[in-house]
Amino acid sequence: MTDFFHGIPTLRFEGVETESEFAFRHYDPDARILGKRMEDHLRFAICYWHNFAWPGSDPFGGQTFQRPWFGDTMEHARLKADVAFEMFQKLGAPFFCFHDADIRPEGDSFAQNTARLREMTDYLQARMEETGLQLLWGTANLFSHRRYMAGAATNPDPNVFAFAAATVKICMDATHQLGGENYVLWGGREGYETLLNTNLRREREQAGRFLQMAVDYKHKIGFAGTILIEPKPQEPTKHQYDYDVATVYGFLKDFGLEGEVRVNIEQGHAILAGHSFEHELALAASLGILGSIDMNRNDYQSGWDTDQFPNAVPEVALAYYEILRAGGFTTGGTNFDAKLRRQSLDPADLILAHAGAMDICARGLKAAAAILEDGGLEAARAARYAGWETPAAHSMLRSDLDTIAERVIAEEINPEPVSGGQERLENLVNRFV
Ligand code: 3MF
Ligand code: MG
Repeated sequence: MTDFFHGIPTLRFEGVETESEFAFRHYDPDARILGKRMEDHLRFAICYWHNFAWPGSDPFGGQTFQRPWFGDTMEHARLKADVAFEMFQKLGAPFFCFHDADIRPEGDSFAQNTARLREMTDYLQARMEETGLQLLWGTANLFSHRRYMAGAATNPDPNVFAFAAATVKICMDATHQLGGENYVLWGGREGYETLLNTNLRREREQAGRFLQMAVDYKHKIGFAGTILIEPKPQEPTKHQYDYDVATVYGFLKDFGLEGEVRVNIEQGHAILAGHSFEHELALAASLGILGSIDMNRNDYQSGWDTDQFPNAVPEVALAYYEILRAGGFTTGGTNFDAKLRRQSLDPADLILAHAGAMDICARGLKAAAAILEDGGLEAARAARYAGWETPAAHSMLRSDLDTIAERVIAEEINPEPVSGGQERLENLVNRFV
């Protein structure tokens, strides 16, 4: 057992009165919300990459963090895993997430990558058995290595497609072995830099076939988790093919996968796409493809994907409202795809960042549940569409323009606009947040 977080206790729920910064004020795993434990609603996951693999670099400067596990040997990888599990346990989060590249050093061939991934998968399995930690999702990093600079599935070179497909196979094997609840695909390089050298039609077809193969493989090995696509409009590519939820849905329909694949929606990606987080969640729910969330925000001024921990209760409340309205998570959960600011050097910063984020989410969830229980918002929504709950309105949708025109004349239909009542509804929400 490592002692990287020396002197920091295991965090517990102590309530709003506590003086301790290493405690939860709102996240009480056993508290019952709408008949379900808070922990089972939120299903928190801690990510491996930003916490243990990212060195603190930004576009203008390199490493700021100095961690004893930074290095490219298997010994470093095991130390990293031990510290990761030390942190997961201090925080009491039930799940974690990883890319292959986070847990094993890069090898010089596919065979070496495979051997190292297998070894580290066994190592993580042992830590999971000891601690009871579970895997929310596994994924392949198909964007950092230079071989992927022009895409993975959408690369003009079929050998890159092959390397990426083989990598997804071994990463899905690892996720399956660890009992992962989901398998995520984020296509960071599946887009283009310039249209001048890009065959859009071909690249989209390659991506569709790649996803079909991933779905086929899931069934072949009996992996029971959900396959998730994580939409993002741009960064690193200029235009990413999985732009937003609507684009992903069209893509899934096109390749016959809308019943097989769902979405992992990230707050920051929604903002980059010009949407609100709750818009993306509500749309995914209405299309039947809501899967999981990455609960990390952007800096609203810089317009970059800054992956900051959530800290605005009203925003988080509206997000969980859509999740609760959709019936809650099934295999999904709340992953913090969030990183420290690069000046936050101390081990304590890692713990406090997550503790704060978990408390903000707990407050958001409680507010969302209170709005649902109050019922005023849903009653107002239902009242707004009440006219559609009549036999005449139902049969109109089965008729045609001629028939409708005749009825408008016969019944002298001349609708009067009614108030949308937006401010009243905003006031109602603000009573709870
Ligand atoms: C990039 C992301 C990714 C994905 C991850 C899993 C590195 O903006 O959000 O994090 O979450 O690759 O798909
Ligand atoms: Mg993400």
